[in-house]
Amino acid sequence: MQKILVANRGEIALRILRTIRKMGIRSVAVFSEPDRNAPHVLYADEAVCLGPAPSTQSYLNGKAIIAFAKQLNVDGIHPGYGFLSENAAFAQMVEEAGIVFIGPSPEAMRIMGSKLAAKACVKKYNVPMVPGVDTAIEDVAMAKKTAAAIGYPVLIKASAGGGGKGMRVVEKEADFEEQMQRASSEATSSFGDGAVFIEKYVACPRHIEIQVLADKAGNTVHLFERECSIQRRHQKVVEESPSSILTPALRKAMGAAAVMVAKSCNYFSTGTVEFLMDEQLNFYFLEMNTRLQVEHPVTEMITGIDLVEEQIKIARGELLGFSQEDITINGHALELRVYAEDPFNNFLPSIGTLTTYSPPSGDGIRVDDGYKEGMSIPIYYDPMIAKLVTHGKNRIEAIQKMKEAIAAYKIEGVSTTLPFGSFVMQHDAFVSGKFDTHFVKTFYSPEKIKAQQQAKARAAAIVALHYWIEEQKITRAVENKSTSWKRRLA
Ligand code: MV4
Repeated sequence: MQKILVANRGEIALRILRTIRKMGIRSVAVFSEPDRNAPHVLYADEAVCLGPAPSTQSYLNGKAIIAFAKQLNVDGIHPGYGFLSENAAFAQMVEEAGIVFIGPSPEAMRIMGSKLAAKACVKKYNVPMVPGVDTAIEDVAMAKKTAAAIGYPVLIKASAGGGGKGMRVVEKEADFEEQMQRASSEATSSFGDGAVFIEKYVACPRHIEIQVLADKAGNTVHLFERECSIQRRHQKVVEESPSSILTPALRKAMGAAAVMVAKSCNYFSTGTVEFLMDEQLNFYFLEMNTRLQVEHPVTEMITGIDLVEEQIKIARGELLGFSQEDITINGHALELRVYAEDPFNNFLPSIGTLTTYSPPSGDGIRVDDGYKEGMSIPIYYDPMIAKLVTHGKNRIEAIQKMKEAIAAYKIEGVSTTLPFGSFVMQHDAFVSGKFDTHFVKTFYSPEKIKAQQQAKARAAAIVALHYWIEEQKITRAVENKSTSWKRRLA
């Protein structure tokens, strides 16, 4: 594989290009008009403009990407995450064009892209699933009986849904039929597929996902878990590895279950198996993501494995170079997603130019970013500026490094979620590890950040006053000394 095209933008495009260069492979970047001077474009060996800003005319334009790839004699295409990364039809078109898709097979994508197909596939492997039904509901009366059997509250989910879309909690039987109708019509209009199913609602879950890696010969390993419960409206904001509540036995069991899920669909490349964990530490298979995830750096930091390098090796037909026993957890890693969003304005995107942009650096700090000082944040794409990742010998050290890195991160011109990151890092519920997916809803308010910033400002003022007073004392002492010398000399 001599030349790889990265069909993405921003931090993940640059991150992938760095590994491609590290492997001595030539690289091609693609970009839309607003991204013409983006770091990933300048970094690649070659770059080609896909067209105007809208994603459908650029990063989602699979046909154009493949045409350029063929024109430039590209051997492999890496999709990154988002955009076309889980589009089975695109992966298929790439393969049919004689180019290697650096990711899983289109078949695995199709199976895991449907919640119901995923459940049916996984069911045979005794992977724990949330009590409920795992076939599309055809008969509402029958479904009502099932809901009564599993016990309210139940959750109605769209098979084609994801990321929390197409989910409805039903608290009591009287609401069931109406909610069922709404869920199905919403799924039809949102996803073009009205298939819905029901599960027992897990009230205060943690979201723990397992990274899996498999080669084309079926060798499959897991690279431990990522705790992703600190989310806002189903958007992860803080992720970490390892999780603060997993015991070695639970880690082994969840890892084995995740490997089973991968084997159930003959998976290869990187993948992530999502689980819900209830308050009794029971875990349940949720879904499998057939892409490299945003939060993959925390896994890389504790295992020392470059997941993009592994993806490229697997795509080239190489076997995994290590066994499960070779993979160990070293220390603790945290990731904070830095979005150009205003935490004081309901996290709405903050449009503007990075008049100051100076990321932190140092031992145990990794910043995966896709912008430079002076660049504007385009309105067309996800407003993530960077991922701030810290690694320590344990969780406390990783948290301390994160606090210091946030303080050292200089961004002006847009509002960012950095203050929200500080809020999380200093919160007792987070530091103690006693949190679930309701953390943000339960503990966060803009006033909390304002209070925290005011407390910091007060502390800084007190320190500054202390030093000023000390300085005054020194100045006065020196003045008194020189006066007395003058008197003696007079
Ligand atoms: C659930 C659940 C509770 N009970 N399923 C959210 C997105 C998708 N990954 C599945 N999700 C959930 N499924 C049952 N039976 C709660 C959620 C959920 C959630 C899960 C993980 C992380 C964050 C979440 C936020 C809200 C709801």
